Amino acid sequence: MKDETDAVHHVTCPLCEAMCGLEVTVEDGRVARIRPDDNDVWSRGYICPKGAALGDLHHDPDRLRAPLVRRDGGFVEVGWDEAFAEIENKLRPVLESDGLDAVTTYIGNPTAHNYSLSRYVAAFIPMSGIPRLYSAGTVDQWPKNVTSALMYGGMWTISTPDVDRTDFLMIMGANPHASQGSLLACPDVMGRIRDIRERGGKVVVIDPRRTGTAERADEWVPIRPGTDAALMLAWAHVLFEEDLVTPGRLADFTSGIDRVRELVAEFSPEAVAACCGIPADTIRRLARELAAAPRAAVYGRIGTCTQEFGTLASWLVDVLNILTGNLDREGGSMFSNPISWSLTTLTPPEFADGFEFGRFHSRVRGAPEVLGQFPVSCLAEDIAAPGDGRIRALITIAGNPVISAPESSRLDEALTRLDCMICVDNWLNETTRHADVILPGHGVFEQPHYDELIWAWAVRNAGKYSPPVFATDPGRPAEWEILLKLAAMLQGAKVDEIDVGVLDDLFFAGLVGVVSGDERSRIAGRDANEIVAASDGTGPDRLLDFTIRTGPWGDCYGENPDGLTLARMKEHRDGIDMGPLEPRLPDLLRTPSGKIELAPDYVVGDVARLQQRLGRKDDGLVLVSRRHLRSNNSWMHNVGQLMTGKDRCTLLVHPADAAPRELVNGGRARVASEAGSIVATVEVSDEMMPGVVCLPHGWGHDKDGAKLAVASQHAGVCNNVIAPGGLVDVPSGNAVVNGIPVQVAGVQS
Ligand SMILES: Nc1nc2c(c(=O)[nH]1)N[C@H]1C(S)=C(S)[C@@H](COP(=O)(O)OP(=O)(O)OC[C@H]3O[C@@H](n4cnc5c(=O)[nH]c(N)nc54)[C@H](O)[C@@H]3O)O[C@H]1N2
Ligand SMILES: Nc1nc2c(c(=O)[nH]1)N[C@H]1C(S)=C(S)[C@@H](COP(=O)(O)OP(=O)(O)OC[C@H]3O[C@@H](n4cnc5c(=O)[nH]c(N)nc54)[C@H](O)[C@@H]3O)O[C@H]1N2
Ligand code: SF4
Ligand SMILES: [Mo]
Repeated sequence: MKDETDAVHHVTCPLCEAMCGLEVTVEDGRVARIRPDDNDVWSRGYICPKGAALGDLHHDPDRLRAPLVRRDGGFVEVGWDEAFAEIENKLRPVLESDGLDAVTTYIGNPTAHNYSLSRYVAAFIPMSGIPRLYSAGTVDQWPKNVTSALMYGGMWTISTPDVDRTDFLMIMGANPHASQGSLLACPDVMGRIRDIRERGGKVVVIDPRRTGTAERADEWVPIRPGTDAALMLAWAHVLFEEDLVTPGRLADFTSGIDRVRELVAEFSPEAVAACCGIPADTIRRLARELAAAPRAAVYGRIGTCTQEFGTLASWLVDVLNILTGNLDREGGSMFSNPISWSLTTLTPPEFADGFEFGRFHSRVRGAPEVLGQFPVSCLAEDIAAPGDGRIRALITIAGNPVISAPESSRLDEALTRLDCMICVDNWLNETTRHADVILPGHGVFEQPHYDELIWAWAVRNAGKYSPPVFATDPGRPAEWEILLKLAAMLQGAKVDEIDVGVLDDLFFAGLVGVVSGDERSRIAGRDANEIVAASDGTGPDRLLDFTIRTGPWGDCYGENPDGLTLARMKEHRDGIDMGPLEPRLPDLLRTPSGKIELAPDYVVGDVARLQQRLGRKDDGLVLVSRRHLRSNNSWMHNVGQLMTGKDRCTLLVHPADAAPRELVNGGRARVASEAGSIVATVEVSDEMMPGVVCLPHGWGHDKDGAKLAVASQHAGVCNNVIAPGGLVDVPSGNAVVNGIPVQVAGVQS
């Protein structure tokens, strides 16, 4: 049957940072096929299997289209009014007896890729008044946020390698072959990596596993997990020792270079070689190559963050880029200047005079807050341990912490003790099965799209707006409306008295006030009321219009009449590309000194912990994680198209580690840590370095009560069951899910 949506639609894939342009053909009201959009100015015809499978995701019969409410031990579908009434019933007793201190939220990864959520968590958090929160950020990039905050004055002031112009790319703890780039928005990043080599440049991968990226690089250097900081200190040592420190123009606005020189003195290549498992002469040679390359970039990602010395490693990536003069220069590591700036990058008012950590502590283990968050592993104990201040109500927003957080079984159990759990989520999965109410948002093709944050580290200054492919039932609220309503309910408003439109106007006016009050913004000193009056629409569209208009190419509300607005953006179906990255320093710096702080005390203070690590004898096995091109964290395993082929959830073991344990391909092994044990299928492979075993993350779909017909057929095991919650990178509180000490033994089947 012909449907009014039958057409060829051009939209951006919202799944990952590659932001590929898709050509979606709809026939008879269904997605008939998805092809790469060759005309997309950004992705120019690139796509991966996940983008091609979005039709299946959209039509997944398990995807929720109406709220679910827990009744008699199961879930029933209800209307929206009934769902919110139920939330009120559940929330009120908690708020009345314990107030907001007993309420928290967990914010998951898809928030960053979703049109409504990415803009409206910025409203939800302050408007709800929730005092503390947890997020996937503390199993991810928190160390980078900490070092960027301290070095540049902005927790999202994160540079990205200028892959199109570099001559030397040092990839540490990242596998773009699977992930497609992270804190590195770049479609077909592996093609760009190939191009570096084709133009005579060099690509080196530092990773305990010979990944798909390492296979395609000039050199793979295996490293003992958690020791990147030692390696990088040794590189810096060589740079100073051999007079290769050349910060160039950066020296004019960088303080702390001498402090770094003192710090690295004792970290010679010889001093760290054994700890890293890398010969001293290799370390020395790589430092010289880095210094000699005309244009080079050191790039670190998950493997350098979710490890024992995540903050030091994240910091040193930038230190090396600065010492070699490669930060903020073409072909080095650069800061994007996106068409639409991101609300997420606004510094919260509490940090206006600089960043301070440990302002309050978690209830049970006394963990200090860092950038307003506790380690995600605190959530389980903060719910479960009896006593004052217990968390009794949890709101998850696009998160699946029962799979993704360390010591996940403990969290799984703790969630059963909540008095109220509300999940803003599109599936009934391992986490949401504990909910009292599940509120689904619109699907990927049922809402407009424009990446809010991701363009902030894109390899070009660009942007693209995607209209929705399918209309939704007007009775279904968008997620931004859901969040505003929940925020008001947490503030004690009665659900039938909440006017989401009024709240949205309030949030928008507040934002305009903040931006016009910032002396560095393009509307500094302008009349906020006039700007509000000149802004059309509501919701995320209005916010997007504002961030485009006040962005570098915006019309700035009349000041630059030919400039961009959302309406003009929409005229460019294939997106707008403003060209390659350009230097942005020192203007971008927001540190109190106005300089790059190369050696912040807070970070430098952790070097002593690393010094102790150098002397530690470690001969046991450690576990690391991996990703796969056809998975997306925990939530794409229900897409049948992506689940073909051999079992992906295997324990990779080097032959030298397999032999003494009598482990064989396809056999079973028990992997145990101080947190627990799991049994996994063995895959013997020399792609691992000896001493390191590897499991993918995002699996373990065998929980009762979830509704994931396909994923449950490919359950796999959850590696976070054995990730000890107490293992954190101390300065950031980020989880250590790479480099977990484990014992592995064969299991007779
Ligand atoms: N051991 C180990 N653990 C890890 C990692 C690792 O490498 N190893 N990686 C960590 C990293 S980097 C991350 S980011 C986290 C991810 O941690 P999480 O964000 O907690 O987990 P996801 O698997 O991304 O789950 C996403 C959830 O969002 C829902 N969802 C999907 N799309 C939408 C939408 O449009 N709207 C709404 N409302 N919900 C939606 C899905 O149903 C699912 O419940 O995991 C971390 N955990
Ligand atoms: N297909 C797909 N794409 C994704 C995702 C997905 O699940 N699937 N997840 C998305 C998310 S949320 C994120 S955060 C990004 C992550 O993107 P990436 O950072 O590229 O993530 P991974 O592919 O997990 O690669 C991390 C690498 O670090 C290595 N490693 C582990 N420990 C260490 C160590 O101590 N030192 C060093 N040097 N290396 C180490 C691992 O062996 C692994 O190869 O990917 C995003 N893109
Ligand atoms: S690489 Fe794949 S998942 Fe990522 S945006 Fe492109 S099509 Fe989507
Ligand atoms: Mo992530």
